[in-house]
Formats: sequence, structure tokens, C-alpha cells
Amino acid sequence: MRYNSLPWDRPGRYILVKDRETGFYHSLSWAPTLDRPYQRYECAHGQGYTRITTECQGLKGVLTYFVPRTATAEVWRVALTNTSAAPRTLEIYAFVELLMGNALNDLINQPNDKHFPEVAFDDEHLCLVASRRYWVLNRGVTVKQPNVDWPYRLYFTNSLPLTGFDGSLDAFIGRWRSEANPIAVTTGRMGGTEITAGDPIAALQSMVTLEPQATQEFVVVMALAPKTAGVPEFLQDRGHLVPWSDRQLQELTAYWDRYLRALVVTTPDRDVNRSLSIWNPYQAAVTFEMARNSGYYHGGLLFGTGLRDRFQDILGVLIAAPERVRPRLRDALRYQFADGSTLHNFFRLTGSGEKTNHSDTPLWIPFGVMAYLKETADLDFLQETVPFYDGGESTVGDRLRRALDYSLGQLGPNGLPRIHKGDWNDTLDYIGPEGHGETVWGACFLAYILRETFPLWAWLQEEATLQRYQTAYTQLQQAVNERCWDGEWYLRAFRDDGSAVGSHRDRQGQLFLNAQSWAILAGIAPPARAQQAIAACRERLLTPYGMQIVAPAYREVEPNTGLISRCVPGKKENGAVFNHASSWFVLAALTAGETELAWEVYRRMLPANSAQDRDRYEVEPYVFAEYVTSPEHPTQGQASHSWLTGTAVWMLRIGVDGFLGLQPELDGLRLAPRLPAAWPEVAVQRRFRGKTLQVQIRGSGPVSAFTVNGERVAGNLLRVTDFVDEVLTVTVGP
Ligand code: IFM
Repeated sequence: MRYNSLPWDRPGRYILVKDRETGFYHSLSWAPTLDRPYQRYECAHGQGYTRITTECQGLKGVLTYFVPRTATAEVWRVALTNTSAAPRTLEIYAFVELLMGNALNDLINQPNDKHFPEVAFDDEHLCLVASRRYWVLNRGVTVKQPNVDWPYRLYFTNSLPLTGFDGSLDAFIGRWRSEANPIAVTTGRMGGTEITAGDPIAALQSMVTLEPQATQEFVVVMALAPKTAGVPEFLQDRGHLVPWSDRQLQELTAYWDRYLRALVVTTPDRDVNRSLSIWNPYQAAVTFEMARNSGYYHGGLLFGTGLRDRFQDILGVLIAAPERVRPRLRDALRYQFADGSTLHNFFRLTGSGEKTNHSDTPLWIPFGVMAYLKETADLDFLQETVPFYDGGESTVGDRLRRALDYSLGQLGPNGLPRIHKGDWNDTLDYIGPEGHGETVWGACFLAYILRETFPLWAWLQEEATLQRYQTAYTQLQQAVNERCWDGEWYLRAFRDDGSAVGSHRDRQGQLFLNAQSWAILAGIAPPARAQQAIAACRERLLTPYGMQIVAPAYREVEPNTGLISRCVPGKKENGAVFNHASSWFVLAALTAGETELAWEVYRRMLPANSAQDRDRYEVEPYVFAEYVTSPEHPTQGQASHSWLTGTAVWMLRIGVDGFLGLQPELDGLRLAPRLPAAWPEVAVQRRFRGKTLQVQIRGSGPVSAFTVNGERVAGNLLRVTDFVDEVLTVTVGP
């Protein structure tokens, strides 16, 4: 498969079906034979699979694509039905183009990269086998290359009897043709090509005869295995591939059903239920597993995996799969230096990465570890030893302190963290190149993280540490309130020369959302200022899709602010509805007691609402996208960077911890619902520390008592360890 394959709506993975008598052929997934007279096209996405149903010229195809949980393979499961009145003799072509190379090289030096792929037919196992003899591993443009081959083989087969194959793109497509009319399909003659250089594909031909109303089931499998392992076991017996694939699909579906049972939310709002119980946890899990890898939006070669993203992504799987988080945290902690600083991003294949000095990155360590501890109470984790990136090792508990101390050591002239290369907002990257510029958001974030850890130091009885961090918190609070209040809202930053960013005095970039949200979330903003800041945001930043990240957007470049001002107004960090930031505002509004406003913004952000105009929205309308273009740009409502966004985990947790108020703490689950008026009653099933909680919540407001399996408990903290039952029925409210 070609990286960012061009043209983009040619996804490959085609099954072309040709009527032998008429010579007419079409693809079971529509593309690339877009001009054929289809009577039906339907594409359904489920948890772990995509199913495309087409009807064309008396043939119905149901094509299900999925990746099994336990086999390194991609499966195309097909049911082909003859819906016409006459018997049909059909040629079936399964086709995929293989990249088999280094994505960057493929773009800039394909002729060279073309010397190393090989595709051959395995007569014994009846499959095409592809590999390459030389693996370009560099990330940049260099002639220095390691002397290694690609250690895998790719296998491609069809469960139907095979009548022909091709491994060469040129041979299969032919001259002056395209995927929509390959010469091999048009003539019905496969070339039987094997290649040792050139453009690799895997194409297989089969024949079937179908009586009227008869259905042929078959499966195409593309599998990957280390060269040392040989042909995967499930390919050894092609006769069993169909039942094997059905079992795999059942297991996959069962896996997701199990996974999603960890959280089932029932509110009066169908979109919320569908989001919190299905698509939002699913997106969060996919983000945790895959979305940070290279793909259309994310140049894996360029960015690798971001450390701050890594520590946020865990939030999304903690409820359903906390056991997957501990190893993930351990792994990510390897990118911390002994002085507490961190790489900003890393590359899993090479273990290398970049130290960019974004001011916030180290702080996501205590953020992530605290989230894990609060969910699991697995305090032993703090004693585990993890290596530093620059040699030596120390315990996880120590790593938290180092990250905090490093960040506290970075305070600048106003007592705020120096921004260096940027903060969470990557595009505020030229505010402090000389090392003097400071971040107001960063100060709030640091204060928030410090406060997050207070219960831990108290729990561990580390009085001195607790006091030290409490003092630091108070100092940050003072600095922000004394120096960063602009009259109606908080400033965003100070440049190297001391000038402010995010002031009403500016012509553009006056009001930044994050500084307001986090001043509230950190408990820094006194109530009156919190209300003023919220009012300003509501007045200037609220759009039909959520909150704009900044307004007015930059229309003139400000070299001493950064790339934000080079982004087009209304998109990306320059004034889009940047969903990640918008979600933080929802939490801030909730925290400030503005439940109805929080709900209104949350509701607008749900893909079911923001993606109502599908053709304008353009990306998958069932997951959150990084941003939706704001009214500051003519294409308002257009979204980008679907899947790949921290929004997913925050919207999930704001829904569950925020509105429903099920908040993990070290000693239990705090019950603090903040239901909007439209939800008089809700029910939640949530897994927590090995138990299943079935929570019924009626009404909102402070909880002074609740019942567990009919027993009254005073206060609002559910200590699950106080109960022996595995299922706890919890009732909150009258
Ligand atoms: O915070 C970043 C994130 O890490 C990557 N995407 C953009 C965000 C805002 O700049």
C-alpha cells in the first residue's frame, strides 16, 4: 500500500468481478470502477471492521474488511450473490498495490527504492509472497543507510481456487491504463509475473459459477510474518480460511462488545449515549493503539510519537483496560532525562527522538501517572525502576518529582514557566526563542499538575514535598492573578521582550481559550474572574461547532508569535474550533458551575451535531476530528485530522467524570454529578477496580449520601474495597 496513496480516494484492496460472457466488470467496493451502473452502495463502519455492500448488474457483493485481534493479517471477507435470473460465470480479481519500502524514499527516490522489492508465487501454499532485500531505515534525507533487509514476508491469498497471479504492477495494469481498466482484467489473462525489482503488487485471479440466487463465500487474506517464522499457520490450510475468518470476525466483535461493556451510559440524549458508550471509547482505544502512528494526517517520519499525546491517550483506555496502561507508561518514561526534562517525541523503531524544549512536555508525566494511580490505586507502580534516556535509572515516583522540579526550575521574570519552543499549543513557537518568554497557560497547567499530586504526597506521608509543592502552587496562583489579568480575561503569554500575547490591546489574537479554561481548572481564577473569563469566551469564541481556540484569528503574520499566525484564519490553531481546547473549556465551565453552558458546548461538539453537513464536514462523521473550521474562514464547518486528536479522551472523561460525576481518586470514586437540566435521570455502568458499578443518578447538586446495594453511605466517596460484591448497585439522589 502506498503511503498517502495518490490519488487519495483510491484505497486499493479491490475485488473486481467480471462476467465472462459479457466482459463487464466492476469493483465490489465501487472504486476504482466509479462509472459503472451501481444500483446500491452502502458503507458501514463498526467496531473493528468496515463493510461495503454493492449491487451492480445482477450481482450483490458484501465485502467486510477487518484486522483480526490475534493474527497479523488483513482479511477481506466476501459474500457474492447472483441476484439475476441466469447462471453466471465470473472471474474474480483480488488486487492490492504494495509499497514495500520506506515512505519517504518512495516519495523522493522511488526509482532507487524500486530495486529491492521482490514478489514470487509460492506453489506449495498457493499464495503470493512479497518481501525486500534492503530496508531503508533513515528518517531524513541521507545516503547513510544501515545494511539490513526487511525482516518480514507478506503473504496474499484467496480461499477460492486460483487461476492466475501477477506480482508486477506494469504487467497487471498494462500500458496507458489504470486500476479502473487493468489489461489483465480486460483480457482475462494474468501474466504470472514475479518480480525482483519494480513496482510490486499482489493480484490473484479465480473463477466461480453462480446459479441464480446462489452465494459464493470467499476470503482474501493479506498476512505478515517474520522471515524467520515461515508461512503463518492459518495460511497452511486454505480450505479452512472461510471458517477461520468467520471465527476471527466473531472474536473481534466479541472483543469490542466486552471492551465497550466497561462503560454503558444511558441519558435522555441518544447522541450522548451513542458517543459515550460506543464511538468515543472506540476512538480513544484506536488512538491509544494506532492513531499516533504514521498515516494520512500524521507524518510518522516527521513527528514520530508525541510524548504529551502519549500520556493523555492513556485516559481513554483506563476505564476498560487499565492493565494496558502500566506498560505504556513505563515505556514512555524511558524518554525522560535525569534532570526531569524529556524528549518531545520519539520513534519506536529506532528508540530515537527529539528534544525540542516545549515547556509543557515533562508535566504530562505526572499527569498520566496520576490518572493511572487514581483509576487503579496501584501504588506499587511508584516503586518500579525505569531507565533514563541519558543513562541511569530511578523509580516512577521519583520521575514525577523530577518532572515537577524541572518545570519549577524553568520559571521566568514574571514567575511563570518559560515557554521555550512552545507549550501545548505547538504554534506559539516564536514567543520565547531567547529563553525569556513565558507561558500563562503553562503556569496554570503547572499549578494544576502540582495540585493533582497533592493527594499522593499526603497519602505517602511526604509532608515536606507536599508543602514545597503547595508553596509553589500558591506562588503561581499569585503570579497569574497579579500579572496576567487583562481586565476581562487572562493573557496567554509574554514574549522575550516582555510584551503580552492575548490582550484586548492586540489587533488580532486577543482572547485565547486555553488560558481561561486552565486558570479555572487549576483553581487559580477567583470566582468573579472565572465568571468574567467565561462570559468573554461565550461572547467571542462560541460557534455552532464548539469553541474557537483564539479570536480574532491572525490575519497578519507575527514573526515573534509563531506559526499560529501563518495558519490560515479559522483553521488549525489559528482560530479553528480546536476540539481539544474546546473540550477543556467544557470542563472549565462545569468546574465554574456553568453546567448548561458546558452542556451546550459539549453537545455542539459531538460529531452527530458538528458533522451534520456531511459534505462540508468531509471527514468521518462518527469520531472527533482535531478541528472544525470556524466562521473565520469561508469553509466553516469543514473538519480535519479525524481520529488523531486528544479530544477523544477528554470528551470521554468529561462526559463520565464531569457530567456524570464519577471521578476516580486514590481512595475511591467520588460521586459529583453535574447533570444538565435536560437529563433529570441517568444510568451508568462503569467498571472500576475489578467491580462493575451500576449507577443510577437522579438530579444534580452536591451529594451528601448515596446507597450501595441498598445500604446507605454518608458522604460522596464510594470506597469499592468496603464491599465484597462484584456488582455494586449505586443510587445517587432521591
Ligand atoms: O498539543 C498539540 C498536539 O500535541 C499535537 N497536535 C496539535 C496540538 C496543539 O498544537
